[in-house]
Amino acid sequence: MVKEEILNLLKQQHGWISGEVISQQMGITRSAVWKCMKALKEQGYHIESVTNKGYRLVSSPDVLTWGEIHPFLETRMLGQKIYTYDQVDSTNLEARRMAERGAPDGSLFVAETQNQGRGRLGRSWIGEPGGGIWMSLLLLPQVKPSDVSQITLIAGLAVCLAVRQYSGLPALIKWPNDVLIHGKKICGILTEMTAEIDRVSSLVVGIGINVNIDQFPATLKDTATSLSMEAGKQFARAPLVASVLNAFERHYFTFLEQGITHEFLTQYKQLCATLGRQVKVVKPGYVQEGLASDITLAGELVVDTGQGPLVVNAGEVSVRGIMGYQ
Ligand code: BTX
Repeated sequence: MVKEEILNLLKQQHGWISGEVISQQMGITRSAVWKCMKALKEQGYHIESVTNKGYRLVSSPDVLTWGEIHPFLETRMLGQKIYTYDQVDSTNLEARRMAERGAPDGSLFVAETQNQGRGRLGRSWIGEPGGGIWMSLLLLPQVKPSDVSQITLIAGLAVCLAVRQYSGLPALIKWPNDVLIHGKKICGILTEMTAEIDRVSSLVVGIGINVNIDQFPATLKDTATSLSMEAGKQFARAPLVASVLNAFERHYFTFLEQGITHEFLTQYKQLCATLGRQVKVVKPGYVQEGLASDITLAGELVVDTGQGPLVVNAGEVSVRGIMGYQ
């Protein structure tokens, strides 16, 4: 934590700060200051040190630490506690384990690498080390299990808005919560809950965003994309993590007070690539096609099949013209 506070001092200074001043402000010895600077340099921070002037932060690495994410956060709860990992099996699994050990509401779990990144329905999520944002939010809301599908809509909209604002790219949502750019997936979201019959005990919202990935395996190259591939440049990840959390918290707090509002739904529908398109609904035992015509306040997709509306609240929906369904 001392290291993080020294980093904050360097960032606020925008110039030289002497070792003497740092040691007085932090209440530590000059040699402790020197050791922290060494540790920061090892983490990739470029810090100049000159006798009689002190220290100056020249540049920061693209790391997802509390020190890099926190300055961009405007949240009261989300990300106020951040757990970071170089490598973990899955940030969703880690969030669940830490929930059992009492991690607080709104905790963020973020890893450089996952070796068992998970998608929905037992599928896997791939991501090269440092190439994306692999993170999970732990939420402890007082809601019913049936409300959780609405929270997944909020997550989808939050990522979509943050990506648009941060990169300027035309991100859209594929209902309920994949985020696409030019018809290819840039983000997947896996929401998992533990619940009693009528009450959620904990909720883990896992978000994977492809940021600086320049190539996908052959099996994904027609359906997956990244910010760097779309924009032709690299992006720092920490500000995007914070933007997602900022947008998520705004809509999440409103949801906890008022449920899904018409205002939320209007914004969601404006950015939803599924509406107005032919879709194929695949559920255990049947497949049906129709036109995606609306989204209800409960977060369900309404599909006109020609034999009356079909209301879909889960399962798999393929959208014609998007991600390989022609
Ligand atoms: P999904 O089941 O909709 O998507 C998984 C499918 O997407 C895979 O079967 C594969 O075809 C494709 N896919 C795999 N990796 C990628 C990728 N990087 N980009 C685009 N397409 C891909 C979506 O599941 C939910 C994914 C959540 C991932 C986050 S990462 C942080 C957290 N931890 C964790 O283990 N999962 C979540």
